[in-house]
Amino acid sequence: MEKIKILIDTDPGDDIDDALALAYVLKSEWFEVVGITTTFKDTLTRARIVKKICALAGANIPVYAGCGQPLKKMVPVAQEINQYTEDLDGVEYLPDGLNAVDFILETAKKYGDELVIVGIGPLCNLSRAILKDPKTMQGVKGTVIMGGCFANDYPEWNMFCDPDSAKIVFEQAKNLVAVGVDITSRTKLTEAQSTQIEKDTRDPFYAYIGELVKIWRKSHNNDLPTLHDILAITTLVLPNVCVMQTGSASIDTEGSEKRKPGAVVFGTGGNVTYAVDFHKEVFFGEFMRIWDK
Ligand SMILES: [Ca+2]
Repeated sequence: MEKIKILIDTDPGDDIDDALALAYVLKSEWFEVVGITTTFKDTLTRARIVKKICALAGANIPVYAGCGQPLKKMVPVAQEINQYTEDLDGVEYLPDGLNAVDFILETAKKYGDELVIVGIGPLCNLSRAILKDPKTMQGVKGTVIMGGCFANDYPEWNMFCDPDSAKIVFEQAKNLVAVGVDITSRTKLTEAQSTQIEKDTRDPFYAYIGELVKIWRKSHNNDLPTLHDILAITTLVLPNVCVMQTGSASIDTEGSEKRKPGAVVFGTGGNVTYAVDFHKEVFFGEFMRIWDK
């Protein structure tokens, strides 16, 4: 099978699922990762984490730091990078550039309808790429995001952090598939699964991923990782992992008495294919395969 070309826009360093998502795509045989961009707040440290993961995987993938700011206004979110380690300051982990938006557009032009854009953070870069050159962004094969909540008005994190960008992506991204937190919140690892990842030191790559999980758990009251971003990505290779519906939906940018900014509003935007359920065994079988090898 021909590999799926993907560009990943990600926000590692806060929640742990981005690092696990990168580990999954780099070790899975399904994907050719043609670029990685970082989004929201400290995008440079995020890019250094990505560079280290790629270096340890032996993967020569261009990594660009992107926009730290939402499209219009910063929302008051306190979350800081918890997966920083001092070695990240080394020159070997400098990103290839700082202009993620231009890199996304160059990559979209280069690969056209062979490329899938994967957004697993706030959509600060993807919205700006669409605004700068909508025609190029319409030329890609499709767009998959982890984001939104389709079961109720909950303002999911990636949408809440930059609702104006989310609205643009919902209304203008090519062939948008969204897997929302109402489904992804059901993908928490078991203690045994997390321990397996934490204790895997077969090489420096797996050891680093395990270290990141341990650092994250320590800073989160020993919580277990939830694989939000990975569920969105597996929809590209496992057509039946999620039960999907298609409808017209966008994102509320202003909020109201009834709901906060970042909530999904139906009947107001472009066509979105979104998850309404998922097959737990199929999903975990696919994800843990990387660590069971
Ligand atoms: Ca993320």
